[in-house]
Amino acid sequence: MPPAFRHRLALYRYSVPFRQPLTFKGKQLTNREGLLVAINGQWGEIAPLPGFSTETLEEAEAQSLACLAALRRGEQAFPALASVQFGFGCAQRQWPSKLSAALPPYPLLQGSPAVLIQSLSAAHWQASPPARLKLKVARYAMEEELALIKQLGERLPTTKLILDANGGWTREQAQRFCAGLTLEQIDYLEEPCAGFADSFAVAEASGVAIALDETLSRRDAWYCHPQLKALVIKPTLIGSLSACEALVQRARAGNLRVVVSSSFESDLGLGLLARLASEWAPNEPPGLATGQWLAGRLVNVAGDVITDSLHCLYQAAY
Ligand code: OSB
Ligand code: MG
Repeated sequence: MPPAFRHRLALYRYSVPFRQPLTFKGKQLTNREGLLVAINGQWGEIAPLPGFSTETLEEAEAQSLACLAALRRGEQAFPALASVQFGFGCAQRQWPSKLSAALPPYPLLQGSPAVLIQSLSAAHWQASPPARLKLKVARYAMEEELALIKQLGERLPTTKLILDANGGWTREQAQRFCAGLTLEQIDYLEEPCAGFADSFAVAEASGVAIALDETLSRRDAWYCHPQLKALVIKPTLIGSLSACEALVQRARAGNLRVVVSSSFESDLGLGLLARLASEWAPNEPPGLATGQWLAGRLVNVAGDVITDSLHCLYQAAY
């Protein structure tokens, strides 16, 4: 750092193409777009996910610029939007000096049951099946999804499935689906219905274990039910790191697993999330396999951000 400048602030915009267009709540995206913030050489990522975040990228950008202007005036920044809280939280965090190595993320399956059944025979997993595998459900015909799960059970008998319905079922639909499962094959089901009461009515009727995800980012009330097994923590959607840490504490108190999970951040954000995961949930494989859909990187092999590939929105050194 040049000794004349004790403080450095920067905000960049990035756009990274997906390997193939991805659909988020009905919106198709070809690129992931977001912001990187740098505060005195430490980075954070601000990337609201369309369909999942309540704020837009434009709103996050405006708030980030206002926060940087406050820091430039020697004031503190108090972002209100979740993605901005996460970005500034990472860029201003006192990270532990020693962190255990991050566990590899569990793999994600994406695509129609027909295509996935086809690719199963070609999959390289037969030799070393993953301990866990995540599959989205409540997207295609229930019979097709159940048939795929049955096939997975036959081909990968030692693999436990994480199923995620994103709140897509009514209580009756979820009950019908769960009645068709072999529960020993299922690690847990994320958010079967849109509300806590419906999801746990399904848990009680079927015996399935549940994980909370959207309930946490919506900040809905929840309690420790005997069939609640895990909290899925998505810092970009929850926002402040202290709110995430409060959830980690609640999970510990209730003997729940903590799964740190991505909101399709860039490789930089995924790296930050992996560090948080090794701190908050050192024994739990994180939900960070979304990087497989990114066709570009923002960080080079030396670990430096490739700023040439970014559009600079703000810079100050003073
Ligand atoms: O439904 O959990 C989800 C990513 C973005 C938005 C929503 C979700 C996800 C993921 C991330 O599934 C990966 C994971 O949680 O394993
Ligand atoms: Mg989920």
